[in-house]
Amino acid sequence: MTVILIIVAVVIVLGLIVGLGFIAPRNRRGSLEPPSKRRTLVDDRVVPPEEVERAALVEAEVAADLATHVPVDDVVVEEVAERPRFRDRLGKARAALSGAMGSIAGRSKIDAETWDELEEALILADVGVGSTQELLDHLRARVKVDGLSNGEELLGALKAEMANRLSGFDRELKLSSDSGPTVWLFVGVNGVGKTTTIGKIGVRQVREGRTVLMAAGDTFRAAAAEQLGMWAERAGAEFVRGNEGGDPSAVIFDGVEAASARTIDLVLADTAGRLHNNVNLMEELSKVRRVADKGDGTVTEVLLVIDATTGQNGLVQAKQFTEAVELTGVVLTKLDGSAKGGIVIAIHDQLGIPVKLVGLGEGAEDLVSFDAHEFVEALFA
Ligand SMILES: Nc1nc2c(ncn2[C@@H]2O[C@H](COP(=O)(O)OP(=O)(O)OP(=O)(O)O)[C@@H](O)[C@H]2O)c(=O)[nH]1
Ligand SMILES: [Mg+2]
Repeated sequence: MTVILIIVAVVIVLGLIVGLGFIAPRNRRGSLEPPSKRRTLVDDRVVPPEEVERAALVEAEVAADLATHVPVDDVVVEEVAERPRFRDRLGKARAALSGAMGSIAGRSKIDAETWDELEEALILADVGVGSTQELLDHLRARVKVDGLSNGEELLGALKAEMANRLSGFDRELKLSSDSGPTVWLFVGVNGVGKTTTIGKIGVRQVREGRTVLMAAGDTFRAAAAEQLGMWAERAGAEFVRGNEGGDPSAVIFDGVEAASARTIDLVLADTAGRLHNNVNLMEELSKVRRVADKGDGTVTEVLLVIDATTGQNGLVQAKQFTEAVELTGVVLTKLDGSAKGGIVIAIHDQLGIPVKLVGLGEGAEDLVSFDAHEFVEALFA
C-alpha cells in the first residue's frame, strides 16, 4: 500500500514538473511583449495546423480583394470632382500679361512710354487691334477725368473697363419652352473641341437631371461618330448616328425625332469640322440648322466652338460662321493651353456674341460657365 502511495506521489510530482516546464515559457513571453492580434489568435490557444493554414488563406484572400478594389475615396473624387477655376488654369494667359503689367504697375507716372508698353502688352495678349485702341481711348479719358496719376491706378481702370465690356451679356444656355426637345447645335473648324464639348455638356446636363440624346452629325469620318458614342455612354445619354458619308441634316433630324418619340429633353448635335471659307460646307451647315428645326424639336443654341490658342483667327471664323448660321454663343476651348486670353475681349467687343462656356482641359469636368469678373481677376492676378 505504502509503495502504491509513493508511486502515485512520484507520478503527480513528475506531472507537475512537466506541466510547468511547458506553460511557464509561454506565460513569460506573453507578459514581456504584448502579442500581436495574429499571435493572440494562434498562441493563446492550441490551434490545429489546418486551422492556421485556413486562417492564412482567408487573410491572403482579403488582402488580394482589397488590392483589386478602387478605394472608396477615389470613387467619390471622380463623382464630385471640383470644377476647375480660371485662376488655377489660366497660368499661360496670365504669364503673357503679367510681365508687362508688373512693369506698368511699378511706374510712378503715366507717360508716353507707359502708353506704348500698355498697347504692346494688350496686342500681345490677343486683345486685337480694334479692342486695344478702344481700351486705350477709354483709359486716356479716365486719366483726364479721374486724374489717374500712376501705373497702378491705370491698371485698376483697365481691369474695371475689361470687366465692364464683358458684362451685360446673357450667357444662359436656353431650353425650349415648347413641347418637343430642345436642340443645341455645335459648329466650328476642325479640331477645336466640338465633340469633346458636347461630351462635357452631356455629362453636366444628365447630372442636372435632364435626359439627353447625342446626334452624330459628323458623318465625315466613322471615328467621329464612335468618339461621340463613347461620350454618350459615359454621360448616360442616348445616341443616334448615320452612315459614313451620309447627309448630316438627316442624321440630326432623325436624332430629334428619336428624342421626341422617347420624350428626351435635350439633343446635342455634333457637326463635322469645316473651314469657314469653304462655301459648300458653310451652305451644308445652313441646311443642317434649318432641318434641325423642322421636326418636333426647337434649336435654341447654335454654339461656335473656338480654340483659344488660334488667337485672332478665331474672330475671322466667328464672322463667317455667324453668316451661315446665326450664332447664339461661343464656347472657347483650350484656354488652359498656350492661349493668351485677350481673345475673349475681342469676341465680345467686335462680334457682340457672348462666350458662354470655357474649356479648361480635356476631362469631363473641365468646362466652366464664363464669369467675366473671375476671368479678369484671373488674368491679372
Ligand atoms: N487642353 C484642352 N484640350 C481640349 C479642350 N477641348 C478639347 N480638347 C482636345 O482637343 C482635341 C480635339 O477635340 P475634338 O472634340 O475631337 O474636336 P472637334 O472639334 O470635334 O474635331 P473635329 O471633329 O475633327 O473637327 C482632343 O484631343 C480634345 O481632348 C480643352 O478645353 N482643353
Ligand atoms: Mg468632332
